[in-house]
Amino acid sequence: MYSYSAKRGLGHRSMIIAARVLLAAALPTAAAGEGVIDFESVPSGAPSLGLEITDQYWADFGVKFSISGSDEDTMRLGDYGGLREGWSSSYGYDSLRPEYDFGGYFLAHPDLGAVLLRDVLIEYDTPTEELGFHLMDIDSTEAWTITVYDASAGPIGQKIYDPSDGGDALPTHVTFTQDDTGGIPISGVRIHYSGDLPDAAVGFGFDDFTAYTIPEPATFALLGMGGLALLRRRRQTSA
Ligand SMILES: [Ca+2]
Ligand SMILES: [Ca+2]
Repeated sequence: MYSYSAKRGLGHRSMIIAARVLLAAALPTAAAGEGVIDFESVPSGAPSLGLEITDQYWADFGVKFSISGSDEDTMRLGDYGGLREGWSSSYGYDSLRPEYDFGGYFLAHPDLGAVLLRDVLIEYDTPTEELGFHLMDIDSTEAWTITVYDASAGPIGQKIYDPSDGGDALPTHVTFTQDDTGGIPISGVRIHYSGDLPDAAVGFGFDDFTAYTIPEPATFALLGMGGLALLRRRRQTSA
């Protein structure tokens, strides 16, 4: 095995190279593993108003959407500017301010006008280190509590979004990074309505969901010095 201490000069260069390798391993993986679900296309089908959304994105993106406490009800697609599937604003049903373009479709709750707005759940096949999505039209006295979970379904981070984060006909960008979870990968998300406005008057609109696949487990090991040997072994193996 290569020894740094045996050849100090070369060892120093190697350390710099190793640092660059580690940096490269730590940084671009997020971009490489990035996937955006904008609901403008649906695997194995075309988007349409009212289309039930369940696990269509599981194979390609490793995520699925469901409603808490129900195996039968599913999320569905709403269309911007159409009938009210999500919210109403001063710009019309399911309409954002004209300067915002999120395409034709968004993810809507199945229980528009229901007495009790149930939680929306997002599950990951492979845990993610970051995520982001937009909630639409958080106005009046609405509020949403977003909780993220680890692989054991334990909560590892929570944020509350209210009209101070959005407003009428505005998108609110919800994000979680490793800073919010203490570095623990995210395996699940719960979107819970926690506002004062009665559930029946609340609109739910969700779009542009971005997930970042975490680096493969070996990359985490690389962050420790012992991992360098692992990298070298992996390279030799794969070469
Ligand atoms: Ca969209
Ligand atoms: Ca609203």
